Amino acid sequence: MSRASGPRSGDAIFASVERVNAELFTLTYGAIVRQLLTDLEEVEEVNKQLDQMGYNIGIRLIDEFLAKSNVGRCVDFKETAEMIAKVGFKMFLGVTASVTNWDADGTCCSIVLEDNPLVDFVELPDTCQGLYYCNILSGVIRGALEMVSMKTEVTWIRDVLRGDDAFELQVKLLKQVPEEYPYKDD
Ligand code: MYR
Repeated sequence: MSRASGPRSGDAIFASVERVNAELFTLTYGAIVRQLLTDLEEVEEVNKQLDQMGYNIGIRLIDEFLAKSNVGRCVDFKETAEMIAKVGFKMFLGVTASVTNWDADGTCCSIVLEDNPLVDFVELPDTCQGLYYCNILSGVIRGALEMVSMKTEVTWIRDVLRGDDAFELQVKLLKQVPEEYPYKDD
């Protein structure tokens, strides 16, 4: 069989499979949001549902994150935020983010995404004003952190689909629940 462009190396094939997977993921997420908009009608309800879906994913995804990344425990919330931005986003979304806007006591920061594959090909119609299209991400972070004993509140500060220059998620640590040692000392 002849190919117009000639044989491709294993790397090139791997890269194009990865690109197709990423596009499929982006389009699938878009189809989910569209279906929710049809079913739930109110954008506020869609925001809630996406956050809840993300939370349900986050509480499971943390195991995969810890197993695959092989990272140790973070010493503080600052290290945890960097871990999410540099390792977590890279692992699950293929991009890295930066951590900024720390408050004085180190319990609130922003995770800023310049590049967000979830919104490739996306343009929101006027009827979707108020939609936080990527709300699944806030839920994922909240769910994952809850499984490592951190109760957080995650809110969107900037959103490119709403005309901002980047995606910015504020992550606020509300409570750090001390982990109980699972065995009794005799
Ligand atoms: C620890 O101290 O136990 C480590 C905690 C690391 C938490 C990292 C959570 C990763 C969440 C990934 C979010 C990806 C969003 C696409």
